[in-house]
Amino acid sequence: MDTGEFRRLWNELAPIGRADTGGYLRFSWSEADLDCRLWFRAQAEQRGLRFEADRNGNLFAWWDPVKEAVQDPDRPHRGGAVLTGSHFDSVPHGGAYDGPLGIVSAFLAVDRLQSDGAQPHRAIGIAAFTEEEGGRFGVPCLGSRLMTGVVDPDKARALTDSGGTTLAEAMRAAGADPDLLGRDPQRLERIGAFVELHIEQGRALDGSESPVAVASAIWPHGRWRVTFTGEADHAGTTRLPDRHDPMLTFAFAVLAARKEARLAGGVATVGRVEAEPNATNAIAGRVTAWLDARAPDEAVLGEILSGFESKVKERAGRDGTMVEIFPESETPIVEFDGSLRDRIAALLGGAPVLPTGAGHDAGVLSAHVPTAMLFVRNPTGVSHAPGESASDEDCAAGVVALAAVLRELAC
Ligand code: HGY
Ligand code: MN
Ligand code: MN
Repeated sequence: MDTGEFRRLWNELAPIGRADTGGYLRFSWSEADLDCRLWFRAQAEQRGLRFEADRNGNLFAWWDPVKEAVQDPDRPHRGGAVLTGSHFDSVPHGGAYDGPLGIVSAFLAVDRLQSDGAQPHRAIGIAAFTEEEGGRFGVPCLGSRLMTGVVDPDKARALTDSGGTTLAEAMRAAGADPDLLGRDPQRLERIGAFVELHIEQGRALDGSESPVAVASAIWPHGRWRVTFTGEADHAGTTRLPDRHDPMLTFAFAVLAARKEARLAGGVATVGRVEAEPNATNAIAGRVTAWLDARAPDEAVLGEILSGFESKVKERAGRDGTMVEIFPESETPIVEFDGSLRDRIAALLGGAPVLPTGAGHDAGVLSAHVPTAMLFVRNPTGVSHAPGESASDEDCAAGVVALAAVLRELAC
């Protein structure tokens, strides 16, 4: 495939939501997100694909078969569509590729099949799932979790962003109806398989002969909001022994998370913190931090969390502060469909098979439909930061691989 073809479509989308840092601000239901949605609709229409916005803020572009395939007798409840796609939203100042690469590649893969005169006998759909990163409302994969009924719609409507705007308010301001949020079994039943192409988030493919890998599993992971409550006071006049400084307990907690993860064999990160009153010359009254922890299996993840909790609570006792831990999202281990994975890896000439520590809508959907992922080489390994990258050659190879998979499954 001509890399120019990839670059042309990529360059259309790339300016939307790009910040001065070179990273992206594409929070769900923001102006930038709405521009991405308009772009998606225009791409669908240009290709004669049927555009559809579901009740949960997810978008679809459907290439319907001229003649429906005979239903699979083993799975008569399935409409059998082959869905691909990913998400537009980014973490604050995240990279360009995480999410959008899967959507741009999907449109280009359809172009390839259409120009080859392919005739799908199962519908091919392109999806753009909403709020995959949880960058605005805190719950990752919100669109796919709502669709599959993992998240309660009342709880979702009440989620707030950092400015206090609820999801319901943000949706209404963007012209969407939050009252319709919730499980969507009819739409889900039409999907026979989901294949998400994604930028690699690591360096396993650097130096490999293959620019594309197939996913095996997603590590179990979760996010916890941790509040450290003490007593706000004067930074100059309060004697050290009289202080109840939650910043000390917080600082200990950051190090404890790292240590527990290292000892158990997982990862743990505190990447976000808010202090109140956040004044240079006042001892903080409260610190809120968010813990992200992931591990190869659930026992290890549990070990990290229980170690973290007991060490931090013990420290809080010594600091005269109080710690509370609230789960915000928890995702069990995902093992992708073995036969789909093996079929795709063989189709791609023995592509490497890799696990990932990153969460994806594909992980959420995998509890309902056979699901697979393709990873496109990222030589820096960087993700969720502006340094995330892939060469145009590798992105074009990703499109060719995705087109081959769609042809194999749907044509
Ligand atoms: O945070 C994650 O793992 C994903 O990129 N949403
Ligand atoms: Mn991400
Ligand atoms: Mn992603």
